[in-house]
Order: sequence, then C-alpha cells, then structure tokens
Amino acid sequence: MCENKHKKVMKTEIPKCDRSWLDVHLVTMDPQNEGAYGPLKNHAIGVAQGKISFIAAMSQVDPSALTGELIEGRGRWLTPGLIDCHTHLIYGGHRANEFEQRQQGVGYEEIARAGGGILSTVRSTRALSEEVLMDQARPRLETLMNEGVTTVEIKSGYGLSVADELKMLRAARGLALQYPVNIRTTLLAAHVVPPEFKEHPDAYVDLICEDLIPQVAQQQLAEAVDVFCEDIAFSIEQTERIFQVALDWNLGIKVHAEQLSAGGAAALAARYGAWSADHLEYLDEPGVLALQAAGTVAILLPGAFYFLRETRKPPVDLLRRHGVPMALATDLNPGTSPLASLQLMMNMGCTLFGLTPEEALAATTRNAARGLGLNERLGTLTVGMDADMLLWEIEHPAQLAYQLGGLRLAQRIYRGEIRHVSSP
Ligand code: DI6
Ligand code: FE
Repeated sequence: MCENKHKKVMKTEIPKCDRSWLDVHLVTMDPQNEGAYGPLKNHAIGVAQGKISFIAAMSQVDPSALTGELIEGRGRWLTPGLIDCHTHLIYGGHRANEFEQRQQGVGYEEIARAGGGILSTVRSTRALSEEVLMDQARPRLETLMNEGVTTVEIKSGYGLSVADELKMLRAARGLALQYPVNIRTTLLAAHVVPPEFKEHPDAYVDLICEDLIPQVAQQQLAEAVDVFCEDIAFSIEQTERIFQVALDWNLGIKVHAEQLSAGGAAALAARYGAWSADHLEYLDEPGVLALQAAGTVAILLPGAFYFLRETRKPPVDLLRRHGVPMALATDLNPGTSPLASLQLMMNMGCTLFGLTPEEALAATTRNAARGLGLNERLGTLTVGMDADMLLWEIEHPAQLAYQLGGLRLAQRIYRGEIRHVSSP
C-alpha cells in the first residue's frame, strides 16, 4: 500500500479504508466548512469500520494508493443520511374513519372527547402483539428509509400501561435488528392519561416514575423520556416530576411543548438540559431564550400543523435570531400526521414555516442529530463520524427541499456499507 509514498510526496496520506467514493461533491453540513451547506466540491471520502476515515480534495488523492472498494462519484452530491428525530411510527390500526369525520366538519378535540383520537389508537395498539405491531410499522419505516432516512426516533405512547409501553419499545428495538437503520427509542408513557387513571391522574404519574422509567432504564429499552405537556395531557408539575426521574436514570429528556397553548414547558425542559422541545407553535421569546441558553433543539413538526389545518406557526424568526438550532421531523402518527415523508417535511418547513432549503437540510441532519443527543456521532460529513451517507443524482442540494418525489437516490450508505431497503 505504501509503495507510492515516496514518488507522490505531494499527495495526502490516506489511512486504510474499506470503501472510498472518488470525485463527489460533499454536502458536509459542517459549519467548519465555509459557505451554504458546507460544500467540498470534487473531493474523495473514505470509510473504515463504519466511520468516515478521510476526506480529501481529489487533487490531493492518488487513487492507486487507496485500499478497499473504489466507487466513482462522477460529480454527484453526497449528503449526510437524513434523521427523522420525532416519530410515533409504531401503532395499531389507522384513523382514516376520523379523517372522514373531520372532513364532514367534526373537530379533532370533539372526536377525542367522544372516546376516539389518541385513545382509539391506544385500544388498537393494546390489542396487538409485538410482532403484529412490527409488521404494521414496516411499510412506514421502509418508506422513510427509501427516501434516505438512516436514523429514526420512535416513541411509545399508545400503550399507556407498563406491559403495553414495554411492548411498543420492544417492537421498535425489534425493527432495529431487522433493518439497516439506526433506531432510537423514547418512552412517551406521558402521552395522555389512560382511561383506567381518569379519576386519579397523579397515580399514573407515580406509575411512570416508580415503575416504568426504572424498568425501561434497566432493560435499556429507551434512550430518552418525553412528556406531552398540555392542558389536555400533563401539567407542568407532573412534567417536572417525570423529568427529575428521567435525569436520575440518566435518560435524555424531550418534550411536546406549546403545541396548543403557551404553558412554559419548553423553558422547563431547557432547565433540565433537554435534548429537544418539540412542536412550539405557541413558544414566546423568553422560551426561545431558555432553549438558546441550554442548547436545546427546537424540533418543528409542519406535518401536524398542516394536517390539523392550524394557523399559528412556530416563531421561526425568533429562533433564528437567537441561534436556536432548528430541526424538522415527520411526527409520523395516525392522528395528526399520517405522513411518512421527511422530504415532505423539508418542503413544508420552507413553504409553511419559512425556512431556507439550507436550514431545512440542517434541520434533518446536523440539528436533528443534536435533538437526539447524537451530535458527536451523526449529522455532518466529518472524519470520525458514523458513515451514514446518501449519494444523490441532483445538481444542487436545494433540490432536496424543493422537489417532492422524482429525485433519484443512487446509493443509501449505512455505517459505510451500501444498504438499500428491502423487506426482511
Ligand atoms: N401531539 C400530537 O400531535 C400527537 N401526539 C402528541 O403528543 C397526536 C397523536 C394522535 O392523535 O394519535
Ligand atoms: Fe409527536
């Protein structure tokens, strides 16, 4: 391997690689690299043991000195793998019947009060086995992966009992064993109060704190805990109790905050060092400053905004002005966002919320990684990061947020290997 070393002293010393891509335009999304998207044109990139092992300008590379498989990039664009950092993609059944009702003028909350809504999905989820839940989730997961998603967060929250919440998390872990995708799981037992605890919701919070969180932590079934903090779900005091226990067990903290009203949940989560605060349509400036001070990511969910035909938008200008990292995710769920497309969210992030295409791509790579506590491993094309990458047949990275469908993903690279999606 070293025989050219003395002849080509001008060239960069390249470590041993499993695979390298030559002549690619890198969309690094690394702020260290100047310019929109952190571009490095006409570069080579190599991977070893699942990680990015070198990045060098083509002019600095002697291809004959490279080890491992060589792939001709032919001037195509390589981006980090896309990260969907907020989904509820495991659930039983569907709610198309409620969509029909809503199209006839019945409101989301009216449906919920009549025993439908989240609780109808709780009933169908409780009725299914772990295996059937996995089977029902497959097409949703595969659709995301086919679009370039390499990391996806999946929340529980439709079980609402110890056994059923653990079942949902195990189903998510089961999918992770069967697909080339990085699945991160979040315990969202505090999604709504289950019917059994309707008259004494604090007893349900006790169950979460004293039973569920310890079991989930001991069995390593989730990386984080999430709470839906809202008048119709859990109060600020209940939310804080849950955060305290999550911290004791060394779990990440996330929150569904200020979606329907301004309750101060985002600022509370920031005080607890949350990875992310999500939704945020009603977030005010003090809340924005709290997120900024804590380095908490604002995860925006335009799918739910669109599907519920909301009109109140998250304060994107304030978030931008104060330098809060913004992420975008599908919120994929049967009630408010039955939309399995992260590219659609990038497009809606621009058209509905006013992000730029570059912000939309940062929102599904670098900032989405931070929102999952993975910023040291994922989200940019940087030496040492996990080699989750996408080779696109595009002419400009803005196309990823601009066009819906009709883009060709030439290679989906997961942990350094070319891994397209097929049903196991
Ligand atoms: N916010 C939402 O929009 C979803 N959950 C949440 O906390 C609603 C989920 C559903 O309707 O099934
Ligand atoms: Fe959600």
